[in-house]
Amino acid sequence: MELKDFDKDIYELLNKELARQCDHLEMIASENFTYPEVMEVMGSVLTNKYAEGYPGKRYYGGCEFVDEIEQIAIDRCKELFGCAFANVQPNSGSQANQGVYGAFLNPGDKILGMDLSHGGHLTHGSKVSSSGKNYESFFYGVELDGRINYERVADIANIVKPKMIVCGASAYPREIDFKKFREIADSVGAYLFADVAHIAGLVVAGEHAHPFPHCHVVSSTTHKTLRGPRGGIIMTNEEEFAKKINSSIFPGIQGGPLMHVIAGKAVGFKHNLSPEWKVYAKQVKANIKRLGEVLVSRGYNLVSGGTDNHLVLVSFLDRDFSGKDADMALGRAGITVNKNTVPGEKRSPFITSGIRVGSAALTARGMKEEQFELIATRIADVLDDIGNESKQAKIKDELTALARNFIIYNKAVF
Ligand code: DSN
Repeated sequence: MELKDFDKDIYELLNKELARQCDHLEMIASENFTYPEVMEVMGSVLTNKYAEGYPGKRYYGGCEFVDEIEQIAIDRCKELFGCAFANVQPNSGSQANQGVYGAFLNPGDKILGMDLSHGGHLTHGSKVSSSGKNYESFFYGVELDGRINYERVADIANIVKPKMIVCGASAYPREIDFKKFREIADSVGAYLFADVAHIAGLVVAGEHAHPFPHCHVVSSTTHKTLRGPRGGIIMTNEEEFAKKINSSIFPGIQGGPLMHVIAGKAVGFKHNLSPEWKVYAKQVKANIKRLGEVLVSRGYNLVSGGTDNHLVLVSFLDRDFSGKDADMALGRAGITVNKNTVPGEKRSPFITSGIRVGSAALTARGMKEEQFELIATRIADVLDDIGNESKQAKIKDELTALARNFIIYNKAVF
């Protein structure tokens, strides 16, 4: 029986979500549109299979084909990141990070990560996450210019003496200097862990500095700039670390791996390894750069003055409206972004004084600088007149027509 006949409630909501994704301009920096063929394997028979363990060492029978699938995913992941070992089983980036901590740390050990309100991630030691509950967490941040000051990170590391330094961010528009982080880690005898979830698609295309050979361990999600299925991965070059990572993921924190998603990761990696991937990654950067330039020309401040990657942070510290106001006004104009704290933040994390805008998803739809220039102009038009809802409605009509010229999916179920 087809979904539309069996469960109209869910079917109709899926189609509403399809229309929302197609008609709005998706600019949340952590989102993307994965490939139809990735969604095809995620909806496949693989969802039925239990395969606790790793290829060749499973706790269940009937794993001969999923063994081959997981091995292909592992081999492609290693080739993509140029590393010796990969674990493709983490169900998410958060679980990948939890797995890394479990492999390298004991409860109560000190970690030093980037402050959430400065662009870090919950799993980098936030007190409300298990990373901040199970380990003693300390933080570095950005200066008022929006950039990491590596000398200051070194000073903090020297005082804290962490067992692990976490680098990588969720809202940092500048390149991360993994070499400098490694020097800091070495100076205090810490492991260096990079979470490249946001920038992975750029890293593997040579469009951002590479975390290897500087980092002891690297995690990522596969669904952000990598454009694959929703999930996590962990990479390392040391066999001893790889063994610990494998046991930390299974049986440490996960049971049966999601084989349909692991197959999706393999298919996604095949895209990431193709020559076209470099073209996509370059375009992601060119598009957001153009958008940032237009916003600056219209008088808006970008944190750090610009971007080296796939996102910009627009600061409203000098305006009488908040990140939340901007997020809602842009939503009414058909542009989806998220409110974000900015350096020197004076408002609460629920209100904020900024927005984070990313280019990965619209670039996947085929948009280029010309479209990003128009979108940036309309973003500025909305922000300049933030209380004008009828203007926002008109802009929404214009942008919906633009979005419909860049069709990404013609059905909700693959
Ligand atoms: N939620 C993701 C982001 O928006 O950056 C990180 O997990």
